Amino acid sequence: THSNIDSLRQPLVSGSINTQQQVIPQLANLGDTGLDVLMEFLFGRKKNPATWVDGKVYQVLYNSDSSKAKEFLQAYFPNGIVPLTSECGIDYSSVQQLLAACDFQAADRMTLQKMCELAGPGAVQRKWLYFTEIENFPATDLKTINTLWLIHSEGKFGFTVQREIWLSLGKNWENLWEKIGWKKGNNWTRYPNEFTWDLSAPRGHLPLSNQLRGVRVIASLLSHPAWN
Ligand code: UYC
Repeated sequence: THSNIDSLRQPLVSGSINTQQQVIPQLANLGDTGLDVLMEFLFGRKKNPATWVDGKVYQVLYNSDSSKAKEFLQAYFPNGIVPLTSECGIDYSSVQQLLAACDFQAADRMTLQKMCELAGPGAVQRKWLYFTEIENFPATDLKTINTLWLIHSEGKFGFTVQREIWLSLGKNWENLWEKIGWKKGNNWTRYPNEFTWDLSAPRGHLPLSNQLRGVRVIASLLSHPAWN
């Protein structure tokens, strides 16, 4: 086991992102000694902005049965690895916890709820957003939400991923829906069961934005000055 651990520690610390991605579950499968290496790794990166590799390590520790790992996270990362900054006093820890648990479906609902809180009491009651409300969202809060999704999805999910694809398609919505798995031919993907609630989804699949009331909400999200 010792040589096994040593042969995984080095690629975790200095391997390419692909290598790191492969080594993280292997270490987790080694039990306590492997988890120790993951804790040491995450602790060593505490001062740097979180990457999705950190997010992966955090998720493995968060979802392990190890009480030592849980105590470690509680002691050093009580609010996760993404600063939950808000200009409006919104608490994003519920989104953080659901993403840490890889419950992408509940995280998606919670994201909508938090954006309604951000928009104000009218939107909280209504349970959906006007595009005019999104235009007034502070960049800080949108970036917090986006970074949470990015970091806990191997860089696959988030508004900036959707925006990048949308721009690459010349802002063509129909092509975007197809590309991110929201539409197949003439058929909308049906909420919730036809959506893919794990990392096997296409890039940009989540978070969702209900198109029932038109495209202007997502248009407003993807063209927000936060991403300039
Ligand atoms: N739904 O089809 N959606 C709901 C999506 C549409 C519809 C929620 C996304 C097309 C109805 C979320 C797509 C459509 C409800 C999403 C999608 C439609 C509902 C829960 C692909 C019919 C019940 C949050 C673009 C042709 C609620 C919420 C209601 C819910 C997401 C129907 C997250 C990405 C045009 C009837 N759909 N939605 O917003 O409001 O309620 O009646 O986009």
